[in-house]
Amino acid sequence: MLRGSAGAWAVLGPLLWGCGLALLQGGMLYPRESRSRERKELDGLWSFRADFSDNRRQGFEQQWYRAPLRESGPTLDMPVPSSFNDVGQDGQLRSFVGWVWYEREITLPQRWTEDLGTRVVLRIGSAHYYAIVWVNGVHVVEHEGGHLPFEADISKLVQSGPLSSCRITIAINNTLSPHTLPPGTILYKTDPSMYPKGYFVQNTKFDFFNYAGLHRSVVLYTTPTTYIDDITVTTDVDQDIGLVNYQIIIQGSDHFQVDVSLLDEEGKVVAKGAGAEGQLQVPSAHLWWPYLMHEHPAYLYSLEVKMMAQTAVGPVSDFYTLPVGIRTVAVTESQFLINGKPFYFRGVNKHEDSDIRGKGFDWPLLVKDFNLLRWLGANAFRTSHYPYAEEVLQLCDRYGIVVIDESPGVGIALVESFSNVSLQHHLEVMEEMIRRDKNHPAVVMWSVANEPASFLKPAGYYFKTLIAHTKALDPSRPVTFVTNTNYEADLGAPYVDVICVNSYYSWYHDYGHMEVIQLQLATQFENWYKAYQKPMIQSEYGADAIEGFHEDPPLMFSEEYQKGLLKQYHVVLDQKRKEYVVGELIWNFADFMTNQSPVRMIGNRKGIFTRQRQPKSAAFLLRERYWKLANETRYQRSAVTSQCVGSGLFTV
Ligand code: BDP
Repeated sequence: MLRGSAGAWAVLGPLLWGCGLALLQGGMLYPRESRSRERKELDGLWSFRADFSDNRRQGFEQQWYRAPLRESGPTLDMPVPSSFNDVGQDGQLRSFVGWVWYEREITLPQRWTEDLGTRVVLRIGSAHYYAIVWVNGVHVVEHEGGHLPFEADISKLVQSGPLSSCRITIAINNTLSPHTLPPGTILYKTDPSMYPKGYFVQNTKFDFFNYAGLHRSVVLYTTPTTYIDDITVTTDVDQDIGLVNYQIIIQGSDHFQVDVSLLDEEGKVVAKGAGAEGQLQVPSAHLWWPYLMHEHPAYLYSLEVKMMAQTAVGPVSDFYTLPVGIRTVAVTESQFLINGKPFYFRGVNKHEDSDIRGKGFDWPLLVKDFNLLRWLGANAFRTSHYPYAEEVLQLCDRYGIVVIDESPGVGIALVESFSNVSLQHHLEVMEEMIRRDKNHPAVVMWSVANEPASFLKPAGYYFKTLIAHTKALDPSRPVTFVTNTNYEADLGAPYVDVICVNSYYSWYHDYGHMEVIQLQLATQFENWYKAYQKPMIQSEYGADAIEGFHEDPPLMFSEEYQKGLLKQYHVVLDQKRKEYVVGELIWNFADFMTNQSPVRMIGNRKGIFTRQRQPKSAAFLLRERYWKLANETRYQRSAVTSQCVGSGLFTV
């Protein structure tokens, strides 16, 4: 029996979110150290317990947050950041649905607890999916959504008396409902001859494992009590003058002074401004260019913001430095322009996914992935199918890897998931996402969803509203969603700036018949373009290949078939990119974990790299193609770089 979401929540615990839409209060600046700010990372081992009780509510009934977790029962050591699913040997924990409890006791620097001019903030980078947080047993914040940060000012709690340690408890529920993003359903199986009493499973309509836990760092950071709360930067170019528009929000006092300086990569001040809002002009500006589009791509200036205020406790200063890339983005009927030049997305779709860690953030993995992207000659990726860690976007800014930043709107398939409740939540998620990612020059487009059932009647209003809201929040970037609906039936497509289409010719139908790909793909492009006259991206295409499986002539699942299929796509892409196709993103960069199913052999194997990041044959094919494309469109070709292609090295 399929129960509605209310039933599922009642069983799985008190979930308390409201659904009124209000513009988000406050900024979500990345916690950076500065002369006025300190940062303490809480990475490492946390105490952990999954609540296996029938109703999953024992933790609330017994108030596990009131005392150290070890006092209410046995605990496990759990690494943070990491998903909890794959670090243990317990199959039940791997597929657990419901509340899990994390706890960490930390010692705070004396100044943080004694200096009342210090504001202490607890920031959680990602807790999938719904989180409730207590500090020393006191409820401080709740958050819905597994891919975006949230924080709580805990100064009062840690400064209320003699205290040297503080206990942070985080309860996290990975249950998905038709109104969560991504959506899911709880299916109760009630046939007593087949299932034990109370048996349920969680169903989803997306193709990746619903890893859960504390996926990114939990940090404590400080600011003065009057502080820089948010900075918004947009850029423009007038002839050779770079224009940097900035808006700064200060909290804590109405009487403050703000000074800003823009520094170049040598540390030289190139522009100065005063006041919380203004425009800086940079003559002969170095523009932020994508990788391989310029001999000096990804040029980053530093915007140093200094705030001074008079407060009851005396003068206070706060400092924050934001990397700034000066670039423009625009879309015509057939082109995607960066700095006025046609840009072609040569790239991949990724997942946050790896062995053992699941979706847990990991620096070595991240650096490896960026080295592979640059080895490939890729210049772009989509954050399929949710916002990635902020550190990922920081590296994109630094290396010139262009990003289509996607919301967790994946698997929106039920009519219920187009309801007003779902829509309101989706609007809020876009607010959180734009608030976090708006200042990254690498982010050039927002994707509000992947493969929704956009042929359903309510989809028209849903996407019209969602895209209009996204554009209102950020008028500086184009907006899209990624579709696999037929061009005639798609009710959301009229509202996007770029048509992004996924197709799996000769994979999910016409199995084994690669000879039909060219015709089907050409028809796809032509139909869409005729209907909309908007630039198009092949936002997914690919085939599963098990590394080491070889078949010639090619058979499905062999490395030869994957390569052969891609080659067929490339023939048509090469024709259409001369007209209106502005990009191609392979599915997928690397193999990744999915739910178990007879069509998934330990996960999805459409990676051109294995899950361990070793290349399959298709990676070499793509590498050759991407470097060739890069050379064709190279802003300024240099002998050194073409030599590098051959030698396996790369510049930057
Ligand atoms: C697409 C989805 C992607 C899947 C892929 C596949 O967007 O999430 O993993 O298909 O089936 O439809 O491999």
